[in-house]
Amino acid sequence: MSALVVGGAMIEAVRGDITREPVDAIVNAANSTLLGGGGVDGAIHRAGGPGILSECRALGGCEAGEAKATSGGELRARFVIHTVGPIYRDGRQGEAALLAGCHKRSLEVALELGARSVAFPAISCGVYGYPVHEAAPIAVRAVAEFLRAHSGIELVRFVLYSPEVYREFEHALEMLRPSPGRERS
Ligand code: AR6
Repeated sequence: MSALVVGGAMIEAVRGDITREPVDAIVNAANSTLLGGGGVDGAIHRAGGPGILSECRALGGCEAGEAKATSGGELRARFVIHTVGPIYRDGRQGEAALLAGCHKRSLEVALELGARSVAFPAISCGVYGYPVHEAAPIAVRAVAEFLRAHSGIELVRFVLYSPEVYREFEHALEMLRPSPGRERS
């Protein structure tokens, strides 16, 4: 586990299965239909039961960079915040801004719901093909920026399935840590 305090809140990176997280809200890496899919999306719908899909049907889809919430169904989390990451092409099609936007919008929705602890997977780093060494610093920085600007969220936990992805997020968190001689970007 790797952790950093930012703006009075904690950002953590852990290895694990996000469907088991006992946080207030987990974020789903969905697609624009919000009607389910593979990867972490499939795992969340399987673990949370059919009620989540029924709620998603009423949401009318979601654009990349946006986020919409449902209940957590049978999950331990009270809410699922469904966001849609960018499909990675060559990194010059606005992917970074969309990925940062997913994190920011998800946290805005979390605040509206009164959620104080939020777990994120590595959005876009699976089927959507975002190279994780590029995505991890974008994700971590977007969260840190949000936490510096807003109060109300106490914990943001990145829950990473594979050791390689975990290592990239751990490194990205390490790069955010203020240290003598290192400029904060
Ligand atoms: N807990 C945490 N992380 C997980 C879990 C889990 N249970 N299962 C997979 N991951 P992906 P994307 C990791 O493909 O790239 C879906 O079909 C996985 O190892 O789930 O945003 C949607 O419907 C990877 O590191 O999401 C969309 O069509 C990360 O979660 C599309 O995939 C994200 O991989 C979205 O693609």
